[in-house]
Amino acid sequence: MIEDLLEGLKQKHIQSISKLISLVENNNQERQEILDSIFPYTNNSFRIGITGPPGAGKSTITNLLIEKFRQHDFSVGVILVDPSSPYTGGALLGDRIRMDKYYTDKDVFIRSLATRGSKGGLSDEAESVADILDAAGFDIIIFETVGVGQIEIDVVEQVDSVILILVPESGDDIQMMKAGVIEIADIFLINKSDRKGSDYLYASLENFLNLSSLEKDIKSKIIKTVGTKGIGINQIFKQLLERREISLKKETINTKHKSKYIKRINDLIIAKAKNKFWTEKNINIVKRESQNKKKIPLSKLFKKLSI
Ligand SMILES: Nc1nc2c(ncn2[C@@H]2O[C@H](COP(=O)(O)OP(=O)(O)OP(=O)(O)O)[C@@H](O)[C@H]2O)c(=O)[nH]1
Ligand SMILES: [Mg+2]
Repeated sequence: MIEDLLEGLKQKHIQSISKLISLVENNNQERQEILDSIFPYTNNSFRIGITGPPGAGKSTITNLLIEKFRQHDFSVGVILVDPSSPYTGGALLGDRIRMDKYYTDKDVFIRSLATRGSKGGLSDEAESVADILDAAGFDIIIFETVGVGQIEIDVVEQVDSVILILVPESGDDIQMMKAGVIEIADIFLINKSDRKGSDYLYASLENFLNLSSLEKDIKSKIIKTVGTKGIGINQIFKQLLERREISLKKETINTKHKSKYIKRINDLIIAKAKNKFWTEKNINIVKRESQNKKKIPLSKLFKKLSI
């Protein structure tokens, strides 16, 4: 059955893609088989993370990017990641992405991920879904995250280009710098530049980046946008295409492939070790110990366990 689905995946059949994603989300055994089978076909898509505080305009910009990429004949997969929501299927998060517009376009695939159904971490799940879309042949994969917490950072850390969206009035810029998002972002949008305060934010961001980065070309990385009017989208698009060109270079692909390969081996080792460890005997020992008010040191506990 999985073989049929994988065949369907190569033809970009929406149903096969959806089914494979569900299997990967829900079943451990099939999960590994699917991820192993698609692995040779991954690493061809360009992955973009879009992050920023709630309401900054992430969905607005995502919509504009989908349109722009489609105009240039790129196929686009969109993964919406919301660690705070227990709902999947686009009920909450997706409602600002114009999903209905793309119902008939087989080169656009949109999927929401929330905490429900995720066995591993949400970022692992996002990456697995991206790998499926990658293997299906989607040229571009966009991750839209909600907020800027650790899970969101984990998600966007795996992508090729990270767009951080800030807005003049949010005042979140300093907090975000602390949260470590600034370090991993490589394109900064000052969205809602139709509102006052955008010049101030631009200047303080430029200052901050000048101080914290050795790169000279800071200016091209900061783009003032008005999402509702599509202002700035051409500039974002240009920056993304440039980065895509670099990522398509053979050396970059090799390095990426290698580090992904090592990561997958690591993941497998961890999964195998966990499986082996959680025997009924060990579960009972840990359970008993965790109920004791005064807990023994872990080193002593480990002597009792069979590892
Ligand atoms: N004035 C102004 N409003 C904008 C701009 N861009 C987006 N908006 C509005 O801001 C609101 C939030 O936009 P979204 O794109 O949904 O923001 P988001 O970051 O995806 O929001 P969440 O997913 O809820 O975190 C919407 O009402 C948009 O129409 C802009 O450049 N200027
Ligand atoms: Mg949104």
